[in-house]
Amino acid sequence: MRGGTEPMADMQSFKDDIAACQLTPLWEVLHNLVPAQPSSPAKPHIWSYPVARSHLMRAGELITAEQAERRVLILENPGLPGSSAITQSLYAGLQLVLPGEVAPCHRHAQSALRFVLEGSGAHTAVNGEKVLMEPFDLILTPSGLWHDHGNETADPVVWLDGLDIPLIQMLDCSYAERYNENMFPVTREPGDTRHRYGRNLRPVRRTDHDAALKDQPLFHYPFAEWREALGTMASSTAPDAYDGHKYEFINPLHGGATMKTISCFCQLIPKGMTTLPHRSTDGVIYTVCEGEGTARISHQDYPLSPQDVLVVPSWNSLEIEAADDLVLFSFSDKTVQDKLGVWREERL
Ligand code: GTQ
Repeated sequence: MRGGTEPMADMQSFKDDIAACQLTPLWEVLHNLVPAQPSSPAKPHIWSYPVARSHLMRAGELITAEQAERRVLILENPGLPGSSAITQSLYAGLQLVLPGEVAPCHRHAQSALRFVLEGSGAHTAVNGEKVLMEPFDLILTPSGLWHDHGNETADPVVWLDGLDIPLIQMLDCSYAERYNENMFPVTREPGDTRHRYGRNLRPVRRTDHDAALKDQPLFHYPFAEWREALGTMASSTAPDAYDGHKYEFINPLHGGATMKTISCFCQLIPKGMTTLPHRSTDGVIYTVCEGEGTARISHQDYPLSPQDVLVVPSWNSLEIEAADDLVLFSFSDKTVQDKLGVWREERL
């Protein structure tokens, strides 16, 4: 009772009483629930590719891709133990497919990207169309599309997986199904959808096959193409002080983000440049394609080398120093935040 003789004791017995009725006082948690600014428990972290790769190859001796369904080492954020998450909304992992192996066909609510780190000529098949993988190609397997992976080459293939697993988990809307065979029947030539949708042209009439892809007809963004586009931009335009030269990968049907939940970017920071510090509300996962440099995240330095994976959680300031022409790929939940009208950036 307010103003009573023993207000502290009254408050404690009040809390005990309401706890028994599944009620809790907002005033004790309000500022944690509605913080003045993002305060992610996720921490910045870098995974050295040679170190992670050696553990992945050991996994390759212990379990087959088929036994595992997906042979992946999860990149778990040190601030989110036990969550299998790299940021609060996204998951990342390193997947290995050895020569002759198949990672069997399935589909699920989760959207996925593959960013190839090593190996040439292995494939992901999306609804019956094989995408042949080259290093630093971006390949999408959007929500609900059948996909299997295979490697008919003589060398291992390793890629970075990025999925919206934590977001789908939070929404409690997951489903997953196995196809009744390991491989979905191949019905299209490799490159079919890229040839029809990857040229800034949109077919006026959609085939049944295209309709089965829902509104995600393009799922291969070859390194050879996006690297050339970055080079052309760098030779004709001054770099942005915060980003260097940067493109977003787009869905050709509407020019928006690659997938409904994941935005993807590529970037070239010219040799000798240090970008100005900025921070944004989307936690971002980066990998290095070319060059060496240093990322300064909230005033701490992380050396960057090819194929390393770096996570910059929400609202951590980021500056990048390029020792060479530094080419980066990155992805985040920016498109989700844009749709909700909550994405913000601060240029420091
Ligand atoms: O390749 O479909 O890293 O379903 C995690 C879940 C990869 C995949 C992952 C998956 C996949």
